[in-house]
Amino acid sequence: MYDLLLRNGRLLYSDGTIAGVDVAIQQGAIVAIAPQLAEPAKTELDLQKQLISPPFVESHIHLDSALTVGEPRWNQSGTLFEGIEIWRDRKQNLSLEDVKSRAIETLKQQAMRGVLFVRSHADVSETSLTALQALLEVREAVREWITVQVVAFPQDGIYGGSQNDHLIEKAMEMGADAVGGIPHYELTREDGVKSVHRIFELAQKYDRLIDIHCDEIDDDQSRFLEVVAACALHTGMGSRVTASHTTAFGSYNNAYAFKLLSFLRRTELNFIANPLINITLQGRTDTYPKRRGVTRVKELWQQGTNVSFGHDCVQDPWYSLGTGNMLDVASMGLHVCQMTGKAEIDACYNMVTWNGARTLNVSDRYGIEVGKPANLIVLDAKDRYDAIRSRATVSYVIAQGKLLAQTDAPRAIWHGE
Ligand code: 17E
Ligand code: FE2
Repeated sequence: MYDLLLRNGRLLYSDGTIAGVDVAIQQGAIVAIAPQLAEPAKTELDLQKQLISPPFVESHIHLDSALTVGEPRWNQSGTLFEGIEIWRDRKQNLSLEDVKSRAIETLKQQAMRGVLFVRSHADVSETSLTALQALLEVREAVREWITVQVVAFPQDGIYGGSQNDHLIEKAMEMGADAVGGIPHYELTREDGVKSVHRIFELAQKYDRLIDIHCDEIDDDQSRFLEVVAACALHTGMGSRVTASHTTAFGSYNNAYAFKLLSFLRRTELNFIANPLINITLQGRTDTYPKRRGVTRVKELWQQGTNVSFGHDCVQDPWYSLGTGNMLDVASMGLHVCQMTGKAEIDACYNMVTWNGARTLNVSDRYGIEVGKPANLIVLDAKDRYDAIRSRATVSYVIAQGKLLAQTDAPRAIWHGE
């Protein structure tokens, strides 16, 4: 007797093929996948030929600042830098309870929309490390239904304050999963380079992943990605390292960009683009023509480099909108990056699923295969393209073998001719 049997689904594979199947779940794991399973189950769901997909992966979000929009004021210029200043004021009065309740509310919003793996940054440039402590507690509190990774992120720069270097190391000791950085916001180019070296040193000392906010600026002279690539090559850590944002890549001259792309092919670096937010944050100092401010997603993808898409923010000083819906992220990504070919649209779906899992280094636990933990979603869609186009309803969310959430598709009634 299975615990849960999903009947009559259409299982999506990462190459886009789809197979009609039943999926059986027992003790939190997938135990059988076949066109028709005979054994009974305690609970059965008839999927009516809806699409079964691995869950969405939110590879880049700031849960510590989520749901604080307008506190203490709205970002009027719309820039990254005004956002950092507003957050600097807001973070003066963080409490564990404040951060935890907003983070958990956001995670619930995400999970109801099919997200079951999340990498969140936690600002570690306030001396109490409240944001980090809170997100580490949240990571444990939710682990039965969602996997959260926490990045120690020095928002004000590792060398932007006298305590920050000490604080980021303390964050490693407290148990952060990854070490972060913000080299383009360090006071000088030299400090930026030094910060990247320091990040690799910490990651090696504590055996952690790396995820760096890198070159999130329209300055075509912001060139810390090359430093990250060099460190990845020298240490052999590439697949454990992520370069987030890298929006300056969109502003580099092509001679430099093509050289850099070829260097990147020699690493296994992961990239994260956050198209919803960077299309609004970047280009603010341009008049017209106005740059798009998103990294070269299409070219990275074409050369086989792993790219995922993140939401980055849900209602915070940098981005007042956001719902946690990764199909919104994929849709914005394909528009901004002009990935409108059929294979390109499909690739954008993988950027919020399989590619994100690779970025998070959780591929061994991710995917719908016998023996793996039963994390999956059911979409009211025909295929990847249809899911993005229609922002498909996530009908069911199964987390570690249990039905975590379900949503009914809206029904419109036509009263005209
Ligand atoms: N902090 C930062 O440096 N960049 C961002 N995009 C956000 C926070 C959301
Ligand atoms: Fe970010």
